[in-house]
Amino acid sequence: MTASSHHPALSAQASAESLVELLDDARRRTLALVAPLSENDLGTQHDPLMSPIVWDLGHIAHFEELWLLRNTEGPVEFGEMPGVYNPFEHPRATRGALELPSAAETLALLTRVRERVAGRVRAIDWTTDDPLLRDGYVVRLVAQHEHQHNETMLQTLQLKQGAPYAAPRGWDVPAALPVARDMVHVPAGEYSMGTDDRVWAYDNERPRHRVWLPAFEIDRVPVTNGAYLEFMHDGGYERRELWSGAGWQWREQTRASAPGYWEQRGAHWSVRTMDRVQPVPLDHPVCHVSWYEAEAFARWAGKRLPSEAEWEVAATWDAARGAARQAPWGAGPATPPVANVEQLAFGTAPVGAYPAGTSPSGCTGMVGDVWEWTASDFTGYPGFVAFPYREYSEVFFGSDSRVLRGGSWATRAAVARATFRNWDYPVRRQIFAGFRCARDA
Ligand code: AVJ
Ligand code: FE
Repeated sequence: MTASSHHPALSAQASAESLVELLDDARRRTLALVAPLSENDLGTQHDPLMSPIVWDLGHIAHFEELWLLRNTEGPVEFGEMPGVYNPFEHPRATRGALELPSAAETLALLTRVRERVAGRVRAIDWTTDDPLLRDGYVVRLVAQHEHQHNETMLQTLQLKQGAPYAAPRGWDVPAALPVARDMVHVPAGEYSMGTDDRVWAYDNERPRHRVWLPAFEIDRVPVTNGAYLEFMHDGGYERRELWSGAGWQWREQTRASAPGYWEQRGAHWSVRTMDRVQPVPLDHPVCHVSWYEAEAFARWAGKRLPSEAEWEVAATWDAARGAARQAPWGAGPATPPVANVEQLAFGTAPVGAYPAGTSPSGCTGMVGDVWEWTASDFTGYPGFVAFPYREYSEVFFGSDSRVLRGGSWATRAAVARATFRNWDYPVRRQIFAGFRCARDA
């Protein structure tokens, strides 16, 4: 995949304006998401897993200042991020105790940094050979950082107790459409995954490389709430044999007996998404499950989780062309007509509701709605080179985290690309995460 397949070639001038617009678009959304929040909601730590939202806001400002102001004057190290906003100096659980500037001061800082950044972006020659600057790579890095913190903030707002977040809903999801709930077959073969893109992609998505896969089957649609209820009604949470050792330990410790945010009222289950409580929608993907729950469900179904490579091949491989597509639907960004992304639906859609987003293999909903847990550990692809800083990806490589793919309803389109890799610990449920299953063919 070449850089030009991602965006039209732009003149240096047009490019500077489009880069400023990328940042401004990210900022408009950040401000729209926090607009309904009180000073107290912004400043409080709502959960030990998450930062106070003012911390996210200050961290967004300082990340931008580091990469787009200081770094354009001379090389910087990630460790130069100032004290309180350095994620490695202050783990999330401790951020509620930090002396943080007020929401008003933090919002003023965001604006002040951005005014200087806009001038700098217009002054820089983005046609240089420096891979950090070329085609505005570092600007896209900063915009995507803000996008990702938006999703983090939405996780916080979903977790928060007390008065629910008054979600600024922008649109409704499409109605259900009939879709088969079978598995699609992918023949054995040599495929490729990852990308060589140097415009949008993070270091962990590179390089594009060959993978050999035995034949497999993968679910056409993500596991639905209805299917998950069958697992629950069949004793899924009580049957030790369905769980791995670590998974059972998680189940014992948390006493989990349903996905996050489900509440039982008599024989009926309801689910809360921000400020909306509704009967569990049976034809939507299950959301807020840990990797261990996904693993247990898959074992119950006589299946397993797909590897990351299987997921990406099912999402992008175009057998007719013998090449991967940039996106399941061909090329171009994820947008609400092809996928449930961009946040403002504030919830999932019925499976199959986006037929235009179907992949060549026949899978739907690969991008959007819910992140999908995969079986794979988060590690570097063969030939991985950290760029531009080790603390984004490389320090998290290993067997502690599993990869999630495909983005959720809470992911901005620019981040919801088919090669994007998210990761978290298998115990975590704050992510807007579900899964689909696979099996050997
Ligand atoms: C890619 C979502 C795991 O939130 O830790 C934000 C994104 N990196 N700031 C995270 C990120 C630096 C990252 N994830
Ligand atoms: Fe960050």
